[in-house]
Amino acid sequence: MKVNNKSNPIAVIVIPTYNEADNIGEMIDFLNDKTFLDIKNKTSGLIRNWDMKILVVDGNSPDGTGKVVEEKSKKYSNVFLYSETSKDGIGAAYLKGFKYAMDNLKADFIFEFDGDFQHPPETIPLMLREVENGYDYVIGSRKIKGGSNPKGWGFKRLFYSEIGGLVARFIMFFPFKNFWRVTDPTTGLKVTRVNGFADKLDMDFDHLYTKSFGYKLQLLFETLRLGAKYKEIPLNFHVRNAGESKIETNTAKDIFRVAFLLRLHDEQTRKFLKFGIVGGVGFIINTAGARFFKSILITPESNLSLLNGLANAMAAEIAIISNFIFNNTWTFSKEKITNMLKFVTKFLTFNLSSVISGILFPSVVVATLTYLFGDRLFLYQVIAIFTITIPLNWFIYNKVIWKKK
Ligand SMILES: Nc1nc2c(ncn2[C@@H]2O[C@H](COP(=O)(O)OP(=O)(O)O)[C@@H](O)[C@H]2O)c(=O)[nH]1
Ligand SMILES: [Mg+2]
Repeated sequence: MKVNNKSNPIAVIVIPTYNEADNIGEMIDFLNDKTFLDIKNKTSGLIRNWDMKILVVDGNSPDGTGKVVEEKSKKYSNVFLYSETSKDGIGAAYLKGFKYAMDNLKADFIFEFDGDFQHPPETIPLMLREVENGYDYVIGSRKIKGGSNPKGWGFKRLFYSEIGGLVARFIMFFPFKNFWRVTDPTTGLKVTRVNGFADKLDMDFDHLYTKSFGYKLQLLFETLRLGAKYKEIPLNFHVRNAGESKIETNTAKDIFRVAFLLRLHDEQTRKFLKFGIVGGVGFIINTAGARFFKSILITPESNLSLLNGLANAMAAEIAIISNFIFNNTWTFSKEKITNMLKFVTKFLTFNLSSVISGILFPSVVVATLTYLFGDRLFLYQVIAIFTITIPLNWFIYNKVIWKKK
């Protein structure tokens, strides 16, 4: 994605609030009088002339948060209040805010930001710097070097943050690259490019699996699916300045549910499952086919070792042909090869790669393991299939044979 070279890009800090009267006024003052001033004066090292705005989405807080924001919006022309009629969940509040920021405030970049000083305002310019470096999606992570959780957190909250985050990562992304890349999936500090990303997301919150805290996973998942150039920077997550956490007791359950639903409906995962099924069917064809050919070719004079080899080769070729056809029409139906000439060349490539990834490499591994650890043929075959054949085939199919246009 190209960097938008418009001279004054607009960044909107979206802050959802529920009973944050003791924080939000202080936060707006701090952002305007310190953070944005540093950005404007270029003391924070940014190059572009950022037009910084604040949008507070208030869930009709009974403690008068809305009033505080309204007062501040009279003092500062860059402060806006979106009043919800009721508390509707943090996820719903963010989507309303994002939509408003894009439609009414002409946002080029949108921040997800907490109003309780848990997200240090000093991180904002650091994130914008990465945007200036060309990133579409910059995320504050508590889990990378330099990031941290609050010192005051008890065992339970830490446990949920560490283990919960890891499990969510696993459910959403394993074994694909985002599993290793996204270290803090439940973090709430992010900036997203509007053009090509936030404007491509469905901001109607009926499409969210939850209006509560799990929305973070869904926005993350969908933004990465759009191919956002992504970077994590360290986040020192502080303790709350004032007031109480609104996190609900069922949040952990909600987060796992959302992670699971995202994965269940994920196109790449469905593709991977189909690829697995086709591979499994191929394996059955290969073993059953070898028996069949042996049974019809065998005579009292047969040389058994020659016969077994021939039967296996014939069955393996049939399995390769069937794998190619099923993958072409089913697994990779969206990238289906129809052109006759291409069909032939791709099939030959497929054939060759099947021999390499399914026979040559695994045989070397099996031989090596046998040499090192003794005779355990079946175990070594399983190891070779999972560590070589499957990943290598998946890679070649996606990057070479059925490469996306
Ligand atoms: N508008 C709105 N804001 C909410 C809602 N739930 C939480 N928030 C705000 O979202 C931010 C993050 O929530 P917080 O309670 O601090 O969660 P924690 O940081 O995980 O403990 C805070 O500024 C809350 O006031 C909600 O239902 N509606
Ligand atoms: Mg908080």
